[in-house]
Order: sequence, then C-alpha cells, then structure tokens
Amino acid sequence: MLKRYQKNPILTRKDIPNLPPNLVDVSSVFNPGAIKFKDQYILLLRVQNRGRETFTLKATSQDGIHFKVAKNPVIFEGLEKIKEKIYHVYDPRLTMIEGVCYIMFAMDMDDGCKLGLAITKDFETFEFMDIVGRGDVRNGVLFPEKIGGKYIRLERPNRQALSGGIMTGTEIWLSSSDDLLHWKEEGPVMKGRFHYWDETIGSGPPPIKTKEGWLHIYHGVAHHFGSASVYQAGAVLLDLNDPQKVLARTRQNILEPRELYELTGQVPNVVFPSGMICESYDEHGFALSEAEIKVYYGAADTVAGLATSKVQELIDRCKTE
Ligand code: BMA
Repeated sequence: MLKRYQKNPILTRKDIPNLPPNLVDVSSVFNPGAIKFKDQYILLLRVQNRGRETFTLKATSQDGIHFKVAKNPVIFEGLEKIKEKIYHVYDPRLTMIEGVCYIMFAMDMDDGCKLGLAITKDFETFEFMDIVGRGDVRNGVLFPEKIGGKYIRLERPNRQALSGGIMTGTEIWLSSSDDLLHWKEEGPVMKGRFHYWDETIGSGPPPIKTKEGWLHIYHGVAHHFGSASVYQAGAVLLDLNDPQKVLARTRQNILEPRELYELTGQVPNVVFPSGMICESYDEHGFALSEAEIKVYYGAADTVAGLATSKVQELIDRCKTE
C-alpha cells in the first residue's frame, strides 16, 4: 500500500511564486514528474493559471518533502519549431538514461494528444527534441535503460471515446526505438478490467528495475459510478527482459481518493501518480528490496501529494491474489 505523507499536500497553488503577467495567483499545481539529480530531488510541476493555460515549473528539495519552486517557468527550447498549435504541454515523466534526463510529456493539439520529448543535462536549460508519438496517445514513459539493444517506452493510445468526446484508453502498449525519435509499436502490455477499479488505464511514473522485474505504478479509472470517474493507483511487475510480459498485477488499488484534497478540487476523485524515486540501488542498478519509494502524485488536478512504500512491499502487493 502507499502511505500518504502526513502533512500532504506537499505543494499547493500558494507555493507558486507570482510572475506577472502569466503566473498571478494561479489555480493549481499537480501531476509532477520527479527525479533525483546530484543528491537533489527535482520535480517538474504542471501549473495552471486562471486562464487555464499550462506552465511547467521546476521545484527542488534536499529531503524530497519540502520543495522550493523556481520563479521562472521551464522553457523547452525548440518547441517553437512545431508549426501546428500546441495548447498545453503537461504531465512530464522524467527518466535518467546515462546521465541525461529525458522528459516525455503530453501535448494537446488540434488533432488530439501527442507525445513530446525534451532533454536536459543540468535542469537549467531544456531542449525540445521532437514529437515522438503522432497518433492520439498519452502517458508516455521511458525505461531507464535499453532492453535488447532498444530504447523502450510504455504509452497509452487513446482509442476509446468517453461521453463528451474526450479520448482515453483501455490498454497500455509498449514501443521500441533505436534513437528515441522514431518509435515502433510492439504491442499491448495490459488491458483495463471492466467493472472493476481500473477500467481505463495509463502509465504512471517510469518503471524501476528490481531483481523480480520492472516495478511500475499505473493509474486506473473506474467509470461505472454514474457521473463520477474515480482515478486510483495500482502496480504491476513486468518481465525484466521482455517487459511486454506482465508477471503480477495488483488486484486492488494501492492508493485511492480519500482525503479532502483528493476528493474535491478542479477534478474531484483523482489521485494521479506521475513521479517515483527509489532511494537505493545495488551496484548492478537493481532497486534494493528494503529501499523506500517516494511517489509524487496529483490530487484532484489541484495539488501535489507524496506517498511512500518499500520496494518489496509493492512487489508483494502485485503478487497478492
Ligand atoms: C487524465 C489526464 C490527467 C488528469 C486526469 C484527471 O486523463 O488528463 O492529466 O490529471 O485525467 O483529470
């Protein structure tokens, strides 16, 4: 189970510095990407102003709990080379591969949601690489190392229309690439389970490598409650050499909206994990089973929360019938 940090939420709109004209008394801060870099915890926050425009802000911390938010939004240099209109860049997922941080995010455009990729080596400058998922797709998440000589990512094609026309998805897929820019769909990894907690699904933070498999947290949405959708979190263990293969998956969720800040807000009933940091690895890059895991999540599309667990605890939870 994930345990909430007692003093949640860790970030609210009050933590976002005013920077006129765009950032003045903003509405919300949620769905942060997370990484540990040179002993600092770094979050990339999704911030919305009262025009419902989206900005990405960096926050840093020494302990992973108390964050200081930078005054200036992140600029993805090169984004302007995309000639089509980009409405929002959001929900960044951060993966470190050989010392470079890759940021994969969603981009709302006229013909649906795309995946964008940016890189940074210092968290001061951010370079936009390209659109790297051209169908309607969201929740793109890079693995921290190549598998079988290829870069690998999970993604969630949006092939299901909700009432109101919003596109979502019932399956998480795996894609592979030689250069991180051109991707080939390999096939589905897992499906939503109709009538239960995870009817539609999408990847959360990038997976972490454990001796028992890739440990991955995802979100599941229950749509069967009349007018309300409930966003929850679960976990899955994927095969180390063939991550398209699911070894175990939590039957019940490991975090669900219960606290007031998760139950009410811009979008009620939402916990949306987007960042995960494991505190210790062995010399071969495997997460230690006793290591603490910090999960950063958006709550009710309004604030950001922190919840923790241990590697082995989550693996055991995946295996529980
Ligand atoms: C999903 C995404 C997330 C959001 C969630 C709840 O489809 O748009 O960014 O947090 O819905 O509204």
